[in-house]
Amino acid sequence: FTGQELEALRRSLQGMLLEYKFATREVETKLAVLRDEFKQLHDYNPIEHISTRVKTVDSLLNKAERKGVGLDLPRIRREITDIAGARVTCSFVTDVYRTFDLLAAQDDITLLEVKDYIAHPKPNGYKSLHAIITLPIYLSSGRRDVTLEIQLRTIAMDFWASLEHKIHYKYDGDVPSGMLAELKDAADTAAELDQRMERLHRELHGGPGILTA
Ligand code: 0O2
Repeated sequence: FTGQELEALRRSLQGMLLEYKFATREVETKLAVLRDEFKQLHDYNPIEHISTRVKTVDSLLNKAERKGVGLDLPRIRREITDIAGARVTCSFVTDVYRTFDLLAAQDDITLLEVKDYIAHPKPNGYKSLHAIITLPIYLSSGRRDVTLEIQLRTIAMDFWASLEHKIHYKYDGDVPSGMLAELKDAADTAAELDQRMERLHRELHGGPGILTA
């Protein structure tokens, strides 16, 4: 690549990433609407926290290289599904599934893939519900369907995942086995806490249907 070609590629990527940014705004609004409506109806907040991020040009280029996708933008769009991401932290496991169901049921959302690491945790103990979706954004040139990765988890799962992520990076993926065992044990403790908290919450509210409209 010449310097000029690289500059042109960066500019196209930046334009593309802006579309992903717009898509994160859309999904953030959808989630905030669900959260605020439930708060109004049930005086209870099923979603504790919503965050979104879009990969930077550099991290996208790194991932494209790692995945052997090359610099073909349509291929990058098709094959890298976590360019834009939203993370939803819920109070209880029930809320995770219910929030996901409500989002997935929306007309303009297409569900491409679901990975349920809550029902099937990763061997290290990682738990979360991952969904790859597309949703439309509307530009001056018309509609564009943008792919996003949504991660939904409980506060306890999130607490675990953020520490595990830091440890993973600190050791560059080569985490000492004693620490891996402790992490797995901590994941089990977090899962047990989720169960206990949900049970207590149900007792308080007198039934399972926290999110039942
Ligand atoms: P980051 O820094 O959070 O963006 P992929 O690697 O995305 O092509 P994969 O591994 O099949 O394909 O995707 P998966 O399993 O859906 O996981 C994608 C994301 O989930 C990761 O993104 C993490 O954010 C999170 N995740 C998955 N496994 C773990 C785990 O064991 N621990 C923690 N803390 N997070 C996990 P990135 O890009 O790997 O990382």
